[in-house]
Amino acid sequence: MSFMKKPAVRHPKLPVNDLGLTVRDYEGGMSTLCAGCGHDSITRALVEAAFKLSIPTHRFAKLSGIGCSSKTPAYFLRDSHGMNSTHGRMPSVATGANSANRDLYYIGVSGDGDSLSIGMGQFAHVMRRNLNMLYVIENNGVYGLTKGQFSAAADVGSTSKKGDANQQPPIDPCQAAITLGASFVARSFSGDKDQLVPLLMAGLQHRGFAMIDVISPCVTFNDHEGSTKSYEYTREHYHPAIMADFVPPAEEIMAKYNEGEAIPVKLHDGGTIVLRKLDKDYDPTDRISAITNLMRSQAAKEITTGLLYIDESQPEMHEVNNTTKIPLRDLPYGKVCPGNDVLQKLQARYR
Ligand SMILES: Cc1ncc(C[n+]2csc(CCOP(=O)(O)OP(=O)(O)O)c2C)c(N)n1
Ligand code: SF4
Ligand SMILES: [Mg+2]
Repeated sequence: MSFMKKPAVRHPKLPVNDLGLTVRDYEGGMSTLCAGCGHDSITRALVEAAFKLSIPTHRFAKLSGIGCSSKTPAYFLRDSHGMNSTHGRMPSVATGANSANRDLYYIGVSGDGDSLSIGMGQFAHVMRRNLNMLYVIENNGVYGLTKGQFSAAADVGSTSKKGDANQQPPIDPCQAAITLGASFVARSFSGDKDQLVPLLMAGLQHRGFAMIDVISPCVTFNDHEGSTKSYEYTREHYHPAIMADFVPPAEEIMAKYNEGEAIPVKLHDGGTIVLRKLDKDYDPTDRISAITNLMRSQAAKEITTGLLYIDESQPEMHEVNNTTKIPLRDLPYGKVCPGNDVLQKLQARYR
């Protein structure tokens, strides 16, 4: 975690959002990652997305596991709630926090090792529950923090910095997410802010589990020839299936209907995501074709990006469990809140 403060000096003409805040108000401490790390670009995209949505910073809770990626919540939203948890265990901490207080915007930041290697079990179950959160995987195909071992996202034949080739098949987080119950699944690239920022905004406004897999090259251990997660490889094999543009509730979107190949999808919070089709057959509401498309692009060694799957109708965890709409801290103790004995009995059912 970084405790280095950024200089307080601000340009007097920085634009402000609906709350009168500038983008600097959404930043965090100074990054201690390697210069050029893709994770820092994702941090900047998250700052911009939160700023553009004009959400007060105290309404966010940032959660992460362990890894270079999991350090990044220290670099954005300094005035938000947050917890850097243990390796691969962020989903259960997020589930607990969201159960107690559903009134916050939850941002989970994880790595491919954190989610797909040690944390695969937790990752699977948080999607099955359709927990209401934005979950970002900063995917570089390696364990960056521990010096470049292959993660479960490494492609067959991809080489390490030392030259060894990976032999085990990769886990594709997008295929896993669509199969296991996530209701918003997207893929992007840390170097494509124009695509990533609207996806993050839409993911934050989505009711349910929004998983965004962001290819994020590790310049120190996985940006060489032979890597399939390098800047060069990603740029060469990049294929947007669909372009997503987020339109906040206050903006008129009628003009965008007329441009031809655009479908507006109304999000729960009142915003709209406008999907512009590039592949004429691509329909992100069709689960089976979304999986087929991903398998086809994997076989063709293409990286398909954009919003891959969305289901706005799927109930999220609180709706399934019919839990109170009021955060637990606001329930009057002894009247509406049944107290500690009932909580102990309830928790015993989950052991
Ligand atoms: C229980 C446990 N096992 C192993 C480790 C060592 N460890 C720390 S970070 C990490 C991998 C991180 O990889 P990833 O999630 O892909 O993050 P990146 O650093 O690549 O962003 C490992 C194996 C640990 N901290 N805790
Ligand atoms: S080791 Fe890799 S993932 Fe970690 S900060 Fe450096 S470039 Fe980023
Ligand atoms: Mg990694």
